[in-house]
Amino acid sequence: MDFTNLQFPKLIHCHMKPIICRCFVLMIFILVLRTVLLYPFPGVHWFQQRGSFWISASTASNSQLDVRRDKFVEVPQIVWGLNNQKIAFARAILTARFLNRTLLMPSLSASLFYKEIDLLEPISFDKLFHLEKFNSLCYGFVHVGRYSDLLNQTKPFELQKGSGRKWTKERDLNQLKQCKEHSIDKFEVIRIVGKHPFLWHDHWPVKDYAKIFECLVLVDVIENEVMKVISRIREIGVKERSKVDIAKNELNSDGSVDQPAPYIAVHMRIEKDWMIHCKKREKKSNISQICSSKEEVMEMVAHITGLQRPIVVYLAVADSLLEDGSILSGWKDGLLPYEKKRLGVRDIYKKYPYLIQSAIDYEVCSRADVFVGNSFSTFSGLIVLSRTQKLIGMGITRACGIDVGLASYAYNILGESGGPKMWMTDMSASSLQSISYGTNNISCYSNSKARLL
Ligand SMILES: Nc1nc2c(ncn2[C@@H]2O[C@H](COP(=O)(O)OP(=O)(O)OP(=O)(O)O)[C@@H](O)[C@H]2O)c(=O)[nH]1
Ligand SMILES: *[C@@H]1O[C@H](CO)[C@@H](O)[C@H](O)[C@H]1NC(C)=O
Ligand SMILES: *[C@@H]1O[C@H](CO)[C@@H](O)[C@H](O)[C@H]1NC(C)=O
Ligand SMILES: *[C@@H]1O[C@H](CO)[C@@H](O)[C@H](O)[C@H]1NC(C)=O
Ligand SMILES: *[C@@H]1O[C@H](CO)[C@@H](O)[C@H](O)[C@H]1NC(C)=O
Repeated sequence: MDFTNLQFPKLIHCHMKPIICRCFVLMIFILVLRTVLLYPFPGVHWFQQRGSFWISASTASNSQLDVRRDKFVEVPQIVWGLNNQKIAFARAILTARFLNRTLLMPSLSASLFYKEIDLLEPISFDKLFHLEKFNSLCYGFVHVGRYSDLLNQTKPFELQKGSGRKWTKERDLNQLKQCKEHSIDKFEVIRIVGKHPFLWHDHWPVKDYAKIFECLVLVDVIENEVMKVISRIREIGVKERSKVDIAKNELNSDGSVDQPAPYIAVHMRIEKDWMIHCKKREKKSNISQICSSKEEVMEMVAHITGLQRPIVVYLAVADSLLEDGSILSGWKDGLLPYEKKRLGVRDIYKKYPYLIQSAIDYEVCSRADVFVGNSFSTFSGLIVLSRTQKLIGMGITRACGIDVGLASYAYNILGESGGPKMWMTDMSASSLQSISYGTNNISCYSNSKARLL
């Protein structure tokens, strides 16, 4: 095609020399043509791929899908462990969605001290999660806004969450429905006060939570740290495998390998504070499957079949256990235990507060070839949820993902043949109850008819 003879519309007004102008306009034309050819269907996909220039155009054409951008919900600072915070965030933003409002970007907490308010160390949501990616991935479903988006023409409406036994789920939902009426809806901001969102009544199905979690992508700096830790684990795996004969032929002449070495990640929930907590829960709920000792975890992991040994076992444990070398001994032949210290990645983690350390460990576990956790831990529960989502995305509902390297197990529950029980999240559940508080009713089945959005 000869572009030089094309007539450009009059509205492109040139203040430059004709030849420069032509080149300039031609360049724009080629760019537009390329974009149209590469992304023939405008809409969400287009919007996700392109830079901020396209956002306004896309927003205008799809605004009827979206929550309102001029009405907001504000929530109290989000606290406790990483995954309690993620659940609290999701509950807050699903509440905002119910009210057809944007959620004002909340503060998370960098530290695990939750009893002393002054030690909470607020940290902005966008220090950990990528705000723009969140909004584009969840576009048309929910939206996080900034305080600078506020017009401040009216004072916020303060909504006090009820508490106590008389404050039932129904009353809570009625209160939210009232907020959709004009007398409250006219306020620019509804500020929810009182309880931290994790403790609110839960009105939303698991698949809505799953959609929110899918939009939570780490900021680039932290994602790079995750990649460093995973490469280190796989590097050690390759070295260990090359020491034994079976893997020799997997090695190329230059010492590289085509297949990255697989690894198992184990969330060993055996800290002292957890052991006290789980014993209490076992008594209260009359379930004897909540606590597992170090020895029981090792025994269970040894029963997992189908993976060629030697294999690296990454132990996701709290720092307090790193000093106690005993978690590294007692593993069966061919299972090579590593934690942050032995892996040589302590310095990567040490730079960061609790919340970020935990977020890195979460990703390392979530992307492992095999994950083994405790079905009464939210940390383990959300990892299994993310792995189940990946499996459903791949169209797999059988065998818990053993054949594609995404199997998950619970070491606190005995499965078939003396090993840990295979574990997938039931995506059709009507609330997050079993993930936020734990369950012993797990199976290798996820109702895949509950399609993700
Ligand atoms: N438990 C604990 N974990 C820590 C700490 N510092 C970093 N982590 C990492 O965070 C992960 C577990 O996070 P938790 O805070 O225990 O998990 P959670 O999200 O609160 O979920 P639960 O397991 O239900 O308590 C572990 O794998 C650790 O590597 C710490 O001081 N205590
Ligand atoms: C939210 O409000 C906008 C504007 O009033 C509307 O177009 C949209 O359908 C509403 N969304 C929901 C989920 O109700
Ligand atoms: C509205 O108030 C918030 C603080 O509450 C401030 O951050 C924001 O910039 C204000 N917006 C405008 C437009 O003044
Ligand atoms: C606890 O469970 C066991 C069986 O698992 C049962 O025999 C026992 O009666 C239960 N105790 C209480 C207090 O419910
Ligand atoms: C266990 O989970 C399955 C699937 O999620 C559910 O259908 C069943 O009712 C649950 N059983 C109990 C006893 O809660």
